[in-house]
Amino acid sequence: MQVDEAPLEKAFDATIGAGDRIEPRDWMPEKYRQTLIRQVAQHAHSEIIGMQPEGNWITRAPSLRRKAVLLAKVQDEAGHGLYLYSATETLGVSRDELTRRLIEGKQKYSSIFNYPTLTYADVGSIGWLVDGAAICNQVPLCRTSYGPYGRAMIRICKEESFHQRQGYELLMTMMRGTDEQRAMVQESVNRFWWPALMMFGPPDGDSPNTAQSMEWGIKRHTNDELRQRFVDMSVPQAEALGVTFPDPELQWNEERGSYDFGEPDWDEFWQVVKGNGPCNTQRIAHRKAAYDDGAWVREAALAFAAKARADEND
Ligand code: BYC
Repeated sequence: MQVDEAPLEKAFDATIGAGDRIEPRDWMPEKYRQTLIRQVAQHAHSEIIGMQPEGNWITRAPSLRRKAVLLAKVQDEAGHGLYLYSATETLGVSRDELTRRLIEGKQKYSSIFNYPTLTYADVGSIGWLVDGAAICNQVPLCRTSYGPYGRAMIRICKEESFHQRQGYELLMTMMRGTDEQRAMVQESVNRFWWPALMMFGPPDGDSPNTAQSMEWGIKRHTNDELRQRFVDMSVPQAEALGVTFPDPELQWNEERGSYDFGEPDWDEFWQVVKGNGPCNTQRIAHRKAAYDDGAWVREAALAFAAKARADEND
């Protein structure tokens, strides 16, 4: 039977227009559903792949306290991934299918996690800059138009702000240490600054999805607006920490009431997005190995559930 979608579309537009939320039971245009699957799955994959660069340092944390903090943080990322996979499942696609799409390179994850973590200061830089950028991007997503995504973001943002502060505190402690430790922090910040700016996505003029996603209330700000907000927020924090950013064009613009800054290397960004960054191959190979190694657990859980059902029916 052919359903007349015109009244459904009208109701959808009215909900979006009123700033209300779309819920899984509601009719939605197929393109809205597909856009959300793309963005929320990419976000979930980022949380899961994002466990790898920091996980790299758990066995080499410099003290028991730092190890406990880092373990808790990496576990939080796993939790974020799971909330987000659950939100994506409400759009009609299973976590298993999404994981396959990631491993087969059909879905993306954030470019930032394709850079290596070379020193312990990188754990601090990730917390301060990467989680800081994530907060800037994600706080407005708490008001996104799709209910399950927005609700997941509220909880995630609370945890991200703890992550950001732990990174800043780690770097602050190192800055109070030896000259060698201070140099280690500066070197790490030099490597993470530009990739952190790239997390916000391409410039607005090269962002094919922004206009439609803003119209649907999925995104609330453009990539460039959020990037600017992040720069303005980070410069005073860098001054308090005693580090500089590797950008000679960075300076306060009195007229705009914001910092001017240089252009990230967009060729590098697109190379990383296309799979040619320093760690892309390693990250996906590691994820695939974990998925393959876990097959017996999934199979055992399914067999147990089937047996429990059969016993119930006896
Ligand atoms: N990396 O039209 P555009 C975390 C792709 S996890 C890779 O502007 P859109 C954390 C984009 O997908 C943080 N790809 O896209 C975890 C599109 O390609 P497709 C993750 C990128 O969606 C553990 C194409 O480029 N956060 O914080 O309107 C430890 C054109 O872009 C990137 C989220 O996922 C990138 N950086 O805007 C620590 C936030 N940028 O899909 C921390 C949710 C763009 O058309 N996502 N692309 O083939 C968003 O807010 C938006 O999806 C983006 C991109 C702003 C990222």
